[in-house]
Amino acid sequence: LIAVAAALAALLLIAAAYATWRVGSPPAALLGRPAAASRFYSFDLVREYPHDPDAFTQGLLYGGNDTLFESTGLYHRSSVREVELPTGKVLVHHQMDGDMFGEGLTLLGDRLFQVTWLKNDGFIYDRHNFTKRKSFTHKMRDGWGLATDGKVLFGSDGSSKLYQMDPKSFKVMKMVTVKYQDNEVPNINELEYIDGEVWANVWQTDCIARVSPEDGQVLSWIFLHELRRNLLNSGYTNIDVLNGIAWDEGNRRLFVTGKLWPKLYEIKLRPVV
Ligand code: DDQ
Ligand code: CA
Repeated sequence: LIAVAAALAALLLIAAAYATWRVGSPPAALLGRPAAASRFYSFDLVREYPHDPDAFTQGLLYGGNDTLFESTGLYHRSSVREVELPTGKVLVHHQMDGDMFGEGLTLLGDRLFQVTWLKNDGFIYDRHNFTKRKSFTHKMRDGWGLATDGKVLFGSDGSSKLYQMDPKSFKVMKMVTVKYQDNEVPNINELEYIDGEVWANVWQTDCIARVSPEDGQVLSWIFLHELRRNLLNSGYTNIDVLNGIAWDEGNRRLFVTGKLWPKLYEIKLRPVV
């Protein structure tokens, strides 16, 4: 009996070691790059804030001093806003023309850049005075997400492409295909530049892809299903998809929300694998 038990224990050990090796070994596509700390993240909730449940959030970013800039969509309801983080109060509201569907928004210097759905038209606003406004055209299919590293504009158009554009000429400087291992990831939506990576909401999923802007590889995934499920469970049945990532670099705070979500969340990532 002891011999049988010992043999079984040895077998189990070998199986466990094999399983660890299998799970632990990176796929070929990820070899040769500095490994991300984890490949899958869940989150811990730090704080929740009120968010305008009528805001069809399409672009979100931190503006300093506990304010956010937000772009909202839907025809006749699209806007650019400055929002007070603690209260969700809309401090400044610019209503867009009824035929414009607001999308990605980013801040470069004192200028907010915004793109629009199904059009190549975008707008540049003075962050202190939204009525000071210019328009531009870009070369993406249409406008979904925008972000910046302070030099280039990162843009998405709902395909698997991640564009880098010159903020003056809107020339496409670089374009990569977002891929997880060998699979293209379509529906790349709202963007945020964080510590050298481009984080992207994948439309109609509760997932954020952390993308290398160098080659488009998805370095890791963030799963936020719990946020939307909790809202639904609390009776907020009119909510749309997760969308909106904002990063307060100075205080390393991460904010997420969704379209027509009554709440905005500060979260901290927690590795699950
Ligand atoms: N996008 O944000 C994923 C780029 C577009 C979302 C569009 C949602 C459809 C709303 C209904 C439009 C009515 C014509
Ligand atoms: Ca953003």
